[in-house]
Amino acid sequence: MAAVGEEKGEDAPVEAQKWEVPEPMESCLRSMETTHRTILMLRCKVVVVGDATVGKSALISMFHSGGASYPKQYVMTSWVDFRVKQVDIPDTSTAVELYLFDCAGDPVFNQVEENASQYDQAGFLFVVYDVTKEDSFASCAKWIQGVRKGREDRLPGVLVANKIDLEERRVVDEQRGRDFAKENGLVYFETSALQGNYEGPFRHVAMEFAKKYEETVARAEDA
Ligand SMILES: Nc1nc2c(ncn2[C@@H]2O[C@H](COP(=O)(O)OP(=O)(O)OP(=O)(O)O)[C@@H](O)[C@H]2O)c(=O)[nH]1
Ligand SMILES: [Mg+2]
Repeated sequence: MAAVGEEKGEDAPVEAQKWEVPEPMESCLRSMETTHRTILMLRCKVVVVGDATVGKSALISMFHSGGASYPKQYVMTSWVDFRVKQVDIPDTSTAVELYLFDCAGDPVFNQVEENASQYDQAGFLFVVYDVTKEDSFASCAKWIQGVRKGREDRLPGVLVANKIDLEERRVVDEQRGRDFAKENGLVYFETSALQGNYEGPFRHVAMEFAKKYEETVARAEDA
């Protein structure tokens, strides 16, 4: 297989060209040699969705910076932002690279039905709502449906109830969040990007992705 970016002859058959260009964002596996050991590196595309201002970019920024960068000023995401973060799986030589697709929540930039390409090849769904905004909770069904649309499997994912620091303004309680997550096959997390409580859902995604990979390998070996 040709390396990414390698030049192709102009008259190469169309079909051959298609196979020689790997999908760069596909959730997949690659291994990496280091000077000390071989790391099994898994790559997982994570689609982060939810209404505008629920805190998607703040959560991603905190996770990406190890808690160092909380964006106090709101800067609306237009279209989609992209961050990569490696998570080492404890007691193994496996690491998962999370490819975080931070999708705009504002409908000007993200009409779910028109924008499916950014959801292609997703390995995990990451849906966020703001516990002080009923509407943002109600919208989760729409976001989930938009990302899962057209897939044969039920894309696994997390439901993230953000801004739990705003206790006095909270309108969506924990039980409703948990029930909704269960109904939709998601794992529920509560976060506050502001207070530095952000890691849980990201680590869960990495661990689950690694687990799924191990199970697939074990099944293939048994067959
Ligand atoms: N109190 C509180 N505010 C938060 C929290 N997370 C984010 N915010 C604030 O909420 C506002 C919106 O956060 P963003 O992360 O930009 O929201 P977003 O979901 O990325 O919004 P779009 O890019 O428009 O889709 C910002 O002013 C953040 O500082 C949180 O956990 N608690
Ligand atoms: Mg944003």
